[in-house]
Amino acid sequence: MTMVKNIRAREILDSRGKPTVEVELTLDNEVMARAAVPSGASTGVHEALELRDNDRKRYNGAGVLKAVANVNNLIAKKAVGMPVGQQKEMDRMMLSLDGTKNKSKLGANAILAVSMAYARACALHANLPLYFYLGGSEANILPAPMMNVLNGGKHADNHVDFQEYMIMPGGAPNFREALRYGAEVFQCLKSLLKKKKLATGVGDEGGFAPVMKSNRQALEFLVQAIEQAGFKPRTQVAIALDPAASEFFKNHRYVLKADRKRLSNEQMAEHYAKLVRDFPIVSIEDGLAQDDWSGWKIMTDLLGDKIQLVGDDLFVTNIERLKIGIEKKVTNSILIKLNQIGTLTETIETIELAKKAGYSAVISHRSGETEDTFISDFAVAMGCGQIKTGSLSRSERIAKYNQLLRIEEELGTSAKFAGFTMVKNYGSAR
Ligand code: 2PG
Ligand code: MG
Repeated sequence: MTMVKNIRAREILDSRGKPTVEVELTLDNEVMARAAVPSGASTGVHEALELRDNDRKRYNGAGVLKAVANVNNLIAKKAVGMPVGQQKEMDRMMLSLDGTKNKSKLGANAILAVSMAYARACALHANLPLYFYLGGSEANILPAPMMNVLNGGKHADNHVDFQEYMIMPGGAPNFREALRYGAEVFQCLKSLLKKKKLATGVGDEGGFAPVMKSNRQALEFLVQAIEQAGFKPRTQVAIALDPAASEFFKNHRYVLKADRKRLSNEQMAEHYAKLVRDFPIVSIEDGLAQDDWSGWKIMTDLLGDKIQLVGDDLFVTNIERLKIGIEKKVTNSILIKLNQIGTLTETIETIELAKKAGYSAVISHRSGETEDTFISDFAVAMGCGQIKTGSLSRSERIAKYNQLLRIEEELGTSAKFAGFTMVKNYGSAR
């Protein structure tokens, strides 16, 4: 029986130049796999803990040497000698070694790096691509990408309130073409902004970050760019939003600086309903704040049968929070980020519950990423049909798209592009 021989963690840098954890896991047949964890900026308060050193002398306190030491000492001691092919046992071992509710002892960054590296080593050992190892022979659905081409909120310094304005080229015949549609719209958007003498520098996820007069103006630019690139808004290229509303929820009001508005949750939901009427928006993530359950109910009653409503900070990939959402009948979709919960096993369990409840699931990157393309394989493995992994610039984003190109090519004629088919309510009358 092949076993884990060695585990080594190190501190590396993410796409924002901040430290993060990378792990190399070696099996006793010398197969080695590597994985690196990403890191958020608009992190939900209910996320598992990302362990930072808080040593002001290094990286302004953001170092991860404690998490690295936890892998090299505590986790390695238990994991070395464990056999391959036992993901659940590996993850459960780390959960019990940690023993806390939010992984605050070992750090979700330490645990997840091992969880991912182990999965990858097992796939290599089985001589299978990662998506196939995790998803089996059914894993042949290429996800429709949500591409964040205009950045605001915490990911840019432009006073645009909504964090992410995304294009979704679900009308393409396959993933390769979807990528081309997206990239062409991105280039058109650049020339439109240039023509208006607006900035074309990019934000954290590679989207442009110009100063906008209003949040509506950003949507107008997107529609123009889609049309100018020669595509039909909604049917070929649609719009998805992630306002990340927890970030502009202050004293029970949603404060939209660009629009000079302070709205109650009901007014905010109505504001979205109007945007949905006026623009080809098919999905809104985190339209309201992470603990505004009553607001979410209002928003779901208003829009829950018209578009996809995705819970990110609301659910934080946590099965317990998703259960509450299902019970209260709020949203109809969940955003999935491995590092919000911290193990592969728990992430898969959350996705399975979402599927059972008829919720869609969108696999997602973080705003701080690395060159690791785990989520591309993971998205295909889970067959959820949607991925959000940033804009059409910056290699840490493009790396994920390029990996999906490779997977599509490898699957050949059995590859199926999800298009809009798995977007909740796409095609429903509005
Ligand atoms: C989000 C993410 C990723 P962050 O809010 O969905 O786009 O941002 O990683 O900063 O939480
Ligand atoms: Mg989000």
